[in-house]
Amino acid sequence: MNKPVLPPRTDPNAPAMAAIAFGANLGNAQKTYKECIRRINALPETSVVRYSSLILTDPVGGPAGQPKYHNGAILVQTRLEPEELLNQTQKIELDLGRVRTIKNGPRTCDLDILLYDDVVMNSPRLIIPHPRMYERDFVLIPLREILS
Ligand code: PH2
Ligand code: MG
Ligand code: MG
Repeated sequence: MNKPVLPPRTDPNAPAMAAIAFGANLGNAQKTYKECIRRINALPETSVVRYSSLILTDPVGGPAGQPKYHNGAILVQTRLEPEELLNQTQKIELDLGRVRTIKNGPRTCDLDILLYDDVVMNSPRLIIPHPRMYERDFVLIPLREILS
C-alpha cells in the first residue's frame, strides 16, 4: 500500500501541517483523546483540522497481558517548529498522567508526531517521519482516515 503523505503546501506562508498519533491503554481513553484534541487545539499558533475515530487494537510489543489500546490520529495546522510541537505534546502527555516506566509499557496517553509537512529529520529527540509508523496498522488505519 502507498505510504501516507500530507497534502503538499501550496501557499508558502501557510502554517505547516502535522499528523500526530494518539494511543492509550490505561484510564478512560475516549476522554483522554478528547482532552488531547482540546489541548492541542489550544496550543499557540496551532489548530486541529481533523481527527480520526478511535480504533481498539491489540498491544504490539511491551509486557504480556497489557490492556488493548485505543488508537487515533490528529491532523493539525501549526506554526510551531517540530521540536517545539514535541515539547508541547510531551507536556500534554505528562499533564494527562503519563508515567514513563518500561519501554512499550501501558500508558494513559502517548502522542507521537508522525509527519510534519514533507520534513525528514533525525535529531536526538525526534525522528520524522516516525520510524515505525509504516509497519503499524494501529497508526496507519487512523492516519488514512484523516488524510482521506
Ligand atoms: N504503542 C506502542 C507500542 N505498542 N500497540 C498498540 N496497539 N497501540 C499503540 O499505540 C502502541 C502499541 C509504543 O508507543
Ligand atoms: Mg508511541
Ligand atoms: Mg511516544
